[in-house]
Amino acid sequence: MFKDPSYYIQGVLDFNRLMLARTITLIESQLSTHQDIAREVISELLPHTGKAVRLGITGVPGAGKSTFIESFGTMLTGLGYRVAVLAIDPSSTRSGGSILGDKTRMERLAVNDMAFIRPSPSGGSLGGVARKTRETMLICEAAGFDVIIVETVGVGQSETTVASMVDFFLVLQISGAGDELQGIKKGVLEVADAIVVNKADGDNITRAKLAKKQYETALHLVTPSSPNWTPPVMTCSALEEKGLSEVWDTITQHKKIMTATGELEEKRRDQSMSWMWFLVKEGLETWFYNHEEIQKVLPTIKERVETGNMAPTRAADELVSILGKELLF
Ligand SMILES: Nc1nc2c(ncn2[C@@H]2O[C@H](COP(=O)(O)OP(=O)(O)OP(=O)(O)O)[C@@H](O)[C@H]2O)c(=O)[nH]1
Ligand SMILES: [Mg+2]
Repeated sequence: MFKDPSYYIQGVLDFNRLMLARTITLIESQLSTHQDIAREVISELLPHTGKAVRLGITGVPGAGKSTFIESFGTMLTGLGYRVAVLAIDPSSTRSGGSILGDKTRMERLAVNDMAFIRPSPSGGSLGGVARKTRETMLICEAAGFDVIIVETVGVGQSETTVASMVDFFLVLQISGAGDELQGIKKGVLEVADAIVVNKADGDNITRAKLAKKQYETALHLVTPSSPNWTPPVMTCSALEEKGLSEVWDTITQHKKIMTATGELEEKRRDQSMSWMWFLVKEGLETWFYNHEEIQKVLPTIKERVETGNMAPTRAADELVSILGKELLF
């Protein structure tokens, strides 16, 4: 591990893949000495970020995310774009394995010089995993990747977390076995910039078209996040590489409109702000729980509230004032 941040910074800016991988490992490290260097590296690289298309992709297990990213990513590299694929997968059972275990499904992309695949950071809360992925995204942008794809399986809040760090959020769906609409959470519909019904091939085409109509109806029921963008529903076949260029056209069209209206800039600004507040809250919480005196009095206070001997408001006041006292000296 190098001590000097400039090794990492220069390595990333030079598009040195080894240094890029090492920088991401540095970011993912739990060691506070590593985190100190990582913070400096990120600050220095920040002015070099912001140019990429940030694309989020979600879909239930088996929807075809890996296959889609393989085909779509390969198409993009063919167009001359450099593509980075990152993942957010907070579930412990698949920790770190979501993309790696799938490398067989991303065979071409995995050996493509224009592409870079990084599995989800393992372990920790969704917030912790998201934090590392967000920072990795910035590193990849500074390195010069044109498109950053952040993949997630829809566990818990992971979709909204990914949606809150990208420019365009794509929901990959498949048609149901029968006529029924495959389950989609309302919260996901609200953040979708497009729904793509995958596996529209073979004798599945009719079902896929029907599903497309049903999702269009479902989308009418939610308020679009922008007055200038109506999320379209499209069909594709990741396996047969059909409908992929239409998806890319939609994304570039979205970017053009959002840039022209100033919404992209505003969205990224809002995302940075909520990210800052998230980190502040997280920092305060860590400080709180690690505080010696809090640790000392917390069990007693908790017990008194539980037994009804102390009002929750009073308890909260007392706990917070312990931190306040520290600030006075
Ligand atoms: N017919 C057809 N099959 C597809 C298509 N895309 C993916 N599949 C198949 O669907 C299965 C699941 O695809 P994956 O790409 O692994 O799906 P995933 O969303 O990455 O799944 P998880 O990683 O488990 O969340 C595989 O057997 C694929 O070959 C498609 O466009 N058409
Ligand atoms: Mg997969």
